[in-house]
Amino acid sequence: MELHIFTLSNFLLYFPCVILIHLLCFMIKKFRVTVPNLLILQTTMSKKQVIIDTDCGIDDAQAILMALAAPNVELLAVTCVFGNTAVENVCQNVLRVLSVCEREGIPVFQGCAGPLVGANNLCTDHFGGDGLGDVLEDRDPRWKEKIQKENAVNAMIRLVTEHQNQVSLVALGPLSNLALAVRLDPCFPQKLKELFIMGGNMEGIGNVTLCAEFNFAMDPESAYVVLEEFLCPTYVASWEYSCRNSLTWEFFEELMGQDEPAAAFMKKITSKCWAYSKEAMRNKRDVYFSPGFVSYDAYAMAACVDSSVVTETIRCPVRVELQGSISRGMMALDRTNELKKSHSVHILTKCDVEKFARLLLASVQQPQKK
Ligand SMILES: [Ca+2]
Repeated sequence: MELHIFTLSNFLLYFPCVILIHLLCFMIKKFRVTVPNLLILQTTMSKKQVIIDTDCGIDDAQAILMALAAPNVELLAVTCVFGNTAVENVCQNVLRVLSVCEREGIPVFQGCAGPLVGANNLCTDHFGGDGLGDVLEDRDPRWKEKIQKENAVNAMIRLVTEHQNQVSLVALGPLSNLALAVRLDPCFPQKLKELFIMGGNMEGIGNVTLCAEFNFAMDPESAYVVLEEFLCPTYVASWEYSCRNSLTWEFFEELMGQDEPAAAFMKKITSKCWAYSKEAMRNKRDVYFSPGFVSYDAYAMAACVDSSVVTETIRCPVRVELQGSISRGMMALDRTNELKKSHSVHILTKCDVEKFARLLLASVQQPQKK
């Protein structure tokens, strides 16, 4: 009887292994699958599929570099939106970032050129007229040929439909493309795995208007639509989250001093930009927050690349103010459930800055691998 149990348990233990070995041998014979190919297949399967929606300014460039450097990320596409600069410049900026890292194969799509409602009040003093510090001279006259023909919003819907519940969307600019996506396909949000947003504020202190943060102020209606209708898990890296988890200017020097093309690129585009001048920042952001180097969009990207970077969140419903004469575009946190909303978002509050700094360092140490 004991012998019988021993045999049965052994059988149950080894039978799946035997089947697996036979399956492996069959694949190697039939499809000429090699061990390196199998390893690539396994790595690809376990990677996080990401779409970046961006208004590519300097901090967006840093965030895109972070995604490109992350071994666990497969970047499906970059979709462009107006914001830091005109959408045509955004497209060219994204192409440049991809080219620095020798990743030109990643498709880039052009999206919204302005907000859903009202005039396009481009605010170009932050990162210069071209969004990348106005220091790059060698413009590519054939950039349009390198942009996909499909519109960014359609591409976003198609890719998310093809990879249902697998795509992490990281939104780094005004949310116009996302708002249009949910209008064209009401099921779009539920097909997403998760959404990371850099934007909004939680203390009513604005950085472009009295009460509103830049990305939300540029298209308040879109920010409203996204925060009301995207019911997927949503993580908001607000302006305050970025500023309260700033890094030192000594670290900024270390980052720019790395001996790799991506670091040289970042050093060049930050060289004449007031937003990366510690003296200039003392009169702006540092009035409210401690002095330091802040790469806004990289905080949202870091949360997507490695969730353990975020060490504290507030979970609550939020709403974007549309009517207020001085608070239009402001994000309000509903801590007492006044709005009776069923959906809450994760407002990021604390960050493991050492881990975040390591991700930034890795992002400028490119290209080292494909
Ligand atoms: Ca941005």
